Amino acid sequence: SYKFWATQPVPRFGEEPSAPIEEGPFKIQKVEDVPKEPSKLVDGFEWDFLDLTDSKQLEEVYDLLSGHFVEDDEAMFRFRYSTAILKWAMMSPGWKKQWHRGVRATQSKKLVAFIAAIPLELRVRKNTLHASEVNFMVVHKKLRSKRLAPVLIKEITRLCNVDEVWQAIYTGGVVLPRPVSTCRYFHRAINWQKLWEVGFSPLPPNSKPQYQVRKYALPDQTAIRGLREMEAKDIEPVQDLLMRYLKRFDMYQEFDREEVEHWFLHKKDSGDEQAIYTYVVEDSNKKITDFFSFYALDSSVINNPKHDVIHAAYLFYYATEVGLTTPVDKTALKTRLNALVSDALILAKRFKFDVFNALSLMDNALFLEQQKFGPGDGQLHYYLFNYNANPIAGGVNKRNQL
Ligand code: YNC
Ligand code: MG
Repeated sequence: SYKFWATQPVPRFGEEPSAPIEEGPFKIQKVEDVPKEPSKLVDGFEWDFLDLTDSKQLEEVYDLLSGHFVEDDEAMFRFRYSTAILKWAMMSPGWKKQWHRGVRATQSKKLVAFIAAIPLELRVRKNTLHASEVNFMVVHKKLRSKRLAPVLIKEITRLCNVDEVWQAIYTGGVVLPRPVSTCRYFHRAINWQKLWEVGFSPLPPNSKPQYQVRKYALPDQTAIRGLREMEAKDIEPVQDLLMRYLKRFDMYQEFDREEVEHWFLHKKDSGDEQAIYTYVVEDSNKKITDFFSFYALDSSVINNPKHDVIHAAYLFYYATEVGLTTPVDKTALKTRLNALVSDALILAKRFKFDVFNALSLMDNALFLEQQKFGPGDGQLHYYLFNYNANPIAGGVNKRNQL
């Protein structure tokens, strides 16, 4: 019955409008009316800000998430964000310690709950929202079902509002009132044998392990001429290409130069393990005509004698000049995206990823089947906070990504 969500500025189930609405905020507030202090926690717990530049505090967030963050329905796998990817995901341009909110046990000071937000400019059709993206909400398993999640959500809302941010985007596997869009996860086996051994990939009836291994075999060398790792000199060309490509979709992030640098350029001298992999295609005139990117996100295998981690690559953003002709030449775009994603798979294999994941969004429908991705059980719902928007086409026709 969504007792908490019914009190929040989000659309309700059963109130879907029959005709398109004028998009805009549900409510407009003044910063003077935002509480200056957090709500009081129950006895024995206290609020804290987490400083992720401090490796000890970063490690605390890592430990809480590794033990208690998102699992699949059968509790076989749990996301294991590395400290490198946590920094990447939570310390993007404009990040602030005030938006990395934790709850500690007063006596032991143990971190037992956390929620984070980062700022972004979010385009939704004709409007740009000065918004936040909320992620990494987690409550220790021993403190579940005690209504702590609504307390975390109200606190991160207050902290955004204090900084005059009134809209947010968030995603989740759970159904809440009411998704603006819904995607499905697709998976492309790279190390089929291992995925089978951990119970991720089934052996289809009438098949044999060696047939499956052969089906997913990949060449060692990439095929696109001019493909190379992204470098600092590519930041502006990638930004230009990406923003022209994203304009075709109903919802997307407006990346400025610093954001492109942060989200796409791997810093080799950072000492961190690699979180983001970005490749560009440079033509004979030194023009960047295409790029693709994927990020590294492991999952713990919860109860398996042989394996304890799956190395997954997640397709991130991509763009190609081939998609930018008017009208779009769908056949040419399909051919090009298949070539790009095929090379992404080859690189992912080289870096020892076990599986390559993608969502049913952007132009992914044009390559998922041909590149041997299969649909997963998982859905990903996209939500907007305090913004009433018309639905964005779901399934493989969905036109956005975040
Ligand atoms: C969820 N994922 O419906 P009702 S995704 C939002 N997102 O409220 P309790 C959720 N709400 O139905 P628990 C939610 N999951 O009564 C549950 N809820 O209205 C709602 N899991 O609270 C739920 N991380 O404390 C119900 O539940 C109420 O102890 C129940 O805690 C929930 O990060 C949770 O999946 C998820 O750690 C913290 O189960 C816990 O179970 C847990 O009794 C494993 O809560 C990890 C996990 C979620 C990953 C994510 C995005 C979060 C978005 C939050 C909403 C942000 C709104 C925008 C705020 C900024 C606004 C501005 C400006
Ligand atoms: Mg709780």
